[in-house]
Amino acid sequence: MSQADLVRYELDGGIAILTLNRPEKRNALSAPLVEALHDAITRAQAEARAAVICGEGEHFSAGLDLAEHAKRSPIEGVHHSRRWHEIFDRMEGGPIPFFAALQGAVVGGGLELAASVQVRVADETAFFALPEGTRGIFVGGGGSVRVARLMGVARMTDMMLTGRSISAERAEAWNLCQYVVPKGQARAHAVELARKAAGNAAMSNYAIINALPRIQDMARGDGLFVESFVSAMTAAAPEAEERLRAFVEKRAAKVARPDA
Ligand code: 1HE
Repeated sequence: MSQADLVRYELDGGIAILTLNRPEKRNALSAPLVEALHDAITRAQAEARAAVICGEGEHFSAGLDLAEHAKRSPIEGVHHSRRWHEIFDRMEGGPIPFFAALQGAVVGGGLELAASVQVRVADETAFFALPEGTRGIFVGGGGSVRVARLMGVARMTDMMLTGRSISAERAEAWNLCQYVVPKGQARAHAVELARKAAGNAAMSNYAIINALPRIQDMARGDGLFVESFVSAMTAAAPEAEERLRAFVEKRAAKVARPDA
């Protein structure tokens, strides 16, 4: 299998769908697969308005390729981890929103990858774990920052020390995913959500993806100050003017009530 085949790429009506395609190894994230993911992310960011990452087979991803990692020296391990950071950072802070569709194992580096996208949709077969402690290693794909922020340090410490797996339902309660859907429906639901996001003004999406996380890193007063500027800049885009006028002239949809 060539490197490009390790991540299947489709473009469907402006939505890029990136499928981790190594099901025989449970989509373990080998170096060639991560490079293929990088290329697919770059392509999606150039031509799509939103993207979905999913995994072929019964599992989203079994995380780091342990067979490959066993052969790395410490300095090779540092470079390897920094390369994951670079690629995941580029996706997290890029021009378009990414959605993840999760089923089966969302484990170790698979959870770190999922934590780098904006919205996670799990089906009820999904289970989440951080077995790094049992493997004698540590998170290296950004988990100590991203996963800890999503669910909190105490829960992450517990998962890493005990190697426990948690269900999709608990993962939603713990903020590791935002949606839980019936078995087999994660991808379709993630695509549907991506389509909604793709319909937003590009400038709004850019601000949501890039300003919101940065503001969380700022002191309160700095965050509020920056918010005012991002807000004014976003509203100054011609697309915003037209959208505001459309609502006033009753051409735009009203906000819907929540589903029952
Ligand atoms: C792998 C990997 C892998 C499977 N690296 N080859 N991740 C883990 O500790 C998870 C390890 N994997 C598992 O616990 C299980 O494979 C699963 C629960 C995910 C799936 O179980 P199952 O029964 O469906 O599959 P399997 O029979 O265990 O695996 C099928 C094949 O995939 C088998 O290879 P084969 O040649 O014997 O067929 C497995 O060896 C292979 N495989 N997972 C390499 N991870 C940047 S730091 C991040 C740190 C981490 O990610 S730590 C977490 C590592």
